[in-house]
Amino acid sequence: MANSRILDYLLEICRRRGAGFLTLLDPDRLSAEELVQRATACAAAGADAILVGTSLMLSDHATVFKRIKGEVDIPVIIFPGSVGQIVPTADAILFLSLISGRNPELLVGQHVKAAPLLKEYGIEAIPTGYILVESDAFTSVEFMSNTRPVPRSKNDIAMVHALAAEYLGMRLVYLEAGSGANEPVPDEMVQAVVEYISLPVIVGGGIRDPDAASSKVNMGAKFVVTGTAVENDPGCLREIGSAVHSRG
Ligand code: 1GP
Repeated sequence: MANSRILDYLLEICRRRGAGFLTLLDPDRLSAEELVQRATACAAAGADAILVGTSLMLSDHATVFKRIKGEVDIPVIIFPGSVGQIVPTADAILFLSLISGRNPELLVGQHVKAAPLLKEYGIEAIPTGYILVESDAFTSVEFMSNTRPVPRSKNDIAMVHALAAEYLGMRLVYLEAGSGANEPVPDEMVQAVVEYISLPVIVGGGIRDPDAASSKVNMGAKFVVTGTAVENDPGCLREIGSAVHSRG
């Protein structure tokens, strides 16, 4: 039986606090010192876990990951752009399958390469259906994955992809507008997906303030991810966290 310690911890947060607050650190965007400082700020602001990941990989991922792990006592989870981002010190990995795309490498190819490494390192894999949703811009994830996002107005397309993820046995569904998006995933799409499936839904991309975070939670999202705000405006993290933790 696979270990599910981190997933259980995250789901328990949802039960207790309404939803979980996940902060994303991109090792390519900040120096090692800044990443460690931001990780500490995330934990102090009430983040439930830290995701570490990037679309590229320009920096020494393993060293910085280890340093972040040494500074915080919340889980540090790989949010992988590729198999090269797997490091032995991770608590878990969002084992993302980009189910909105038709790129076999990101549906299953990278996973086959990653699986023995995860087993060797004893890293918990959290199977996650990753759905890229059209934003206002051509995002890094869209470019790097060579996949097309679900059109913003097509709730039905997002719904059936999410249901397929559930029937494939995944444990979470991630609705992603792309890092730095000006327009997050529409509230209506979040609500439609949440009502259609029984898996917890993560929403990320373009969420930079408490109002945006709480509207996703009000639509039924179980986790909100904030990345760009961690880099640009760490002072607002506590408020975003409070908006996410609607049940206190
Ligand atoms: C990106 O969903 C995350 O993968 C976070 O996006 O950087 O826009 O907060 P932001």
